[in-house]
Amino acid sequence: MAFRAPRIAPSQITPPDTYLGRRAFLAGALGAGAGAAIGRAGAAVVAARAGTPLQYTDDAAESVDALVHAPDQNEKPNTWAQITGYNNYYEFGTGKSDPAQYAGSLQTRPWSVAVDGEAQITGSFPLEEFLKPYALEERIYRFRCVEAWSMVIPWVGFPLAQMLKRFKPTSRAKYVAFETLYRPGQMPGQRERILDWPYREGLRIDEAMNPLAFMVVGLYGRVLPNQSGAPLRLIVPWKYGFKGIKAIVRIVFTEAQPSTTWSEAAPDEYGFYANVNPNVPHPRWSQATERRIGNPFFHERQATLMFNGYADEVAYLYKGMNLHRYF
Ligand SMILES: Nc1nc2c(c(=O)[nH]1)N[C@H]1C(S)=C(S)[C@@H](COP(=O)(O)O)O[C@H]1N2
Ligand SMILES: [Mo]
Repeated sequence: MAFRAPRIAPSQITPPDTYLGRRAFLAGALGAGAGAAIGRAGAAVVAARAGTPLQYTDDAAESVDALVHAPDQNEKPNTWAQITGYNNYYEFGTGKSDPAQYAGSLQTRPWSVAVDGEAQITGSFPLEEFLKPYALEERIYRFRCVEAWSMVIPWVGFPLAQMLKRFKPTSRAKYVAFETLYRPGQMPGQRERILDWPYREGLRIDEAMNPLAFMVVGLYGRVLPNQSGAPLRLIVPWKYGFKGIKAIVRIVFTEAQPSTTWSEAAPDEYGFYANVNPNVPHPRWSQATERRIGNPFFHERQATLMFNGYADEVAYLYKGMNLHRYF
């Protein structure tokens, strides 16, 4: 299916202060010539320090205009403090503020990503080399956790499809699987059997190739902080948040559907597909509505949208599928 990124300028869809702030930042960062540089040819070199400004070239900045896929104009992005202070990252504990408190202990350099399975190009790649071919873009996406809370988040990264194509998957590659780092010395949650570590996730290859699936290295124009999944995490905006695996160290192309952490931990509660669907309740709660983090009316809920509002872009992937069965 042909996908056309909506031609909406960020000025139309993000609040002017956010937009102007980012634009001013882009100009400033380019002038300063320091930090994490994105070359004109699209080479991304992402600095190790969380919070370091990322840079975009003029070209990349233009593609940001074309490719930002933002929510409704009434939906304001959540603040940095909200996005990095309320997290799910069980490697650092099960409390929402545990990741912000403890993830600083994780060392994200040196880092490498292993690619194997059904692909022509496989191997282990130092992160700098792994990221080099990609121009960074900003994508403002809705984020919906299966626990029925949500945010709006301005991620920085590059399309997953670009990354996958580089490794030339074979015709047997029907799925792609991802694995998080296993390092109990720096990830205290892994010293307890909360989950079957390392955290694993996966997508059908056609889902993975959809232009909305995004590899994330930054947030609000800055290097991703550890609690948000540094140095590299996945975001699949039409699926529940748990598909968005953090701190990725391994990517495997497979013929069979890969096993995924949450769907194995509780198969009745979490499926492989995990598409946001207000019509398919979780066994312990409804998915029809959600609570937006930061809403001053704490108990106020808003309607959850089919595929988290991205049905126009992704519904074709599930034509003819029983979404109650494949939840
Ligand atoms: N490795 C790893 N990835 C993970 C998780 C986790 O516990 N470990 N939690 C998932 C869940 S349940 C959600 S909702 C999102 C939360 O992302 P955020 O903290 O950036 O909002 O990360 C997902 N990715
Ligand atoms: Mo979640």
